[in-house]
Amino acid sequence: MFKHIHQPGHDHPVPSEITPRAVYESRRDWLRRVAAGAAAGGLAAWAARDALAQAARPGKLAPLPGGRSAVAGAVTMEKTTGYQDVTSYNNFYEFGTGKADPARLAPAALKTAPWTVEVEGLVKKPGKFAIEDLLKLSAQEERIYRLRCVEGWSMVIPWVGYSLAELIKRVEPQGSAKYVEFVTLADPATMPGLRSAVLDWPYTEALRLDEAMHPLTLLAFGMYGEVLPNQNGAPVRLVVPWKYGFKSAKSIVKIRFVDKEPRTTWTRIGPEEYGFYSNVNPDVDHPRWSQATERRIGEDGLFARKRKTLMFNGYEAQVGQLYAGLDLRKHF
Ligand SMILES: Nc1nc2c(c(=O)[nH]1)N[C@H]1C(S)=C(S)[C@@H](COP(=O)(O)O)O[C@H]1N2
Ligand SMILES: [Mo]
Repeated sequence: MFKHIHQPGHDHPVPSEITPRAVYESRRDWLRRVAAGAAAGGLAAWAARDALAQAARPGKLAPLPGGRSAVAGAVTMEKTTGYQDVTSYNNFYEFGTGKADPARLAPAALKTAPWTVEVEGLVKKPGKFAIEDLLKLSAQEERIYRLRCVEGWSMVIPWVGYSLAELIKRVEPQGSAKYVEFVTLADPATMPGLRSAVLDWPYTEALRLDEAMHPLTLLAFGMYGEVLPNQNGAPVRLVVPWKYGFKSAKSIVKIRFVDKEPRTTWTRIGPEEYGFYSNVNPDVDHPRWSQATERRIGEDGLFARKRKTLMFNGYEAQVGQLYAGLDLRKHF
């Protein structure tokens, strides 16, 4: 149980360990790659990382392998969080506000087929994409990103997807398009959380167009080499690794290009607590708690240290220039 999250009465499953067989196979795979001549410094590191991702493949859902990403900063070498943790400790308020609710309810309830994503607004080529076509629009890549929740915990997840920029280029934004809004599924028949007024539905998020075009902004279809589990936002979600987790909208049904900064679910709920940008920033506290440190999920044992939260969640070299000249205390 994660005592630091202040979730009384919530029993968290014990993190699963990598199976010995998977370890054995990934090690064999790694040795094969090294033997095949990948031993030169960087390549060996890549091979080892690939082997780690292999070992983490859980064998629960349809495989969705991703190729090696060439995007700068797309692969952290930190240890990935266990699949069991990533899929059982979730925020997906459409299925309830408890961390265990989405894993308990979403797998059976959320219907991910058929699924369409509609692209509309200020684009030259609006249209509806069947999820099967969206999946094939660009090559799937594996990205190992940290994701940090505004509540103060983080995970390291091998996502599978491609840069949202690939889709944006296809639909050709008009010159007037300045922001991209993401609308997610709100189906009262399958999402019990919608009965609660804790948020106003549908859950929406938005990015500035240049943030949405940044190569690190991932349109994700999978994790751990398989399609996304429902509780993690199947069949398609966003992952914006330098922003608080809530910007990474799950189960997207609509992408809309607009000219003005949209209000989002969280800026509507509490504009003094949740800013439009929501870049991870250890120097700007949430009004009710510090953002200076975080707990890595799966590391909450007796001797686990609190980690220092990094500016832009550690992605400053890649994204810092997007905010040059912006007062990050004002535009939090
Ligand atoms: N549609 C929708 N997307 C959402 C949320 C949500 O409640 N509904 N929660 C957000 C929050 S607060 C976080 S931290 C991440 C959690 O993603 P994960 O459960 O895959 O770790 O999803 C984000 N996307
Ligand atoms: Mo979050």
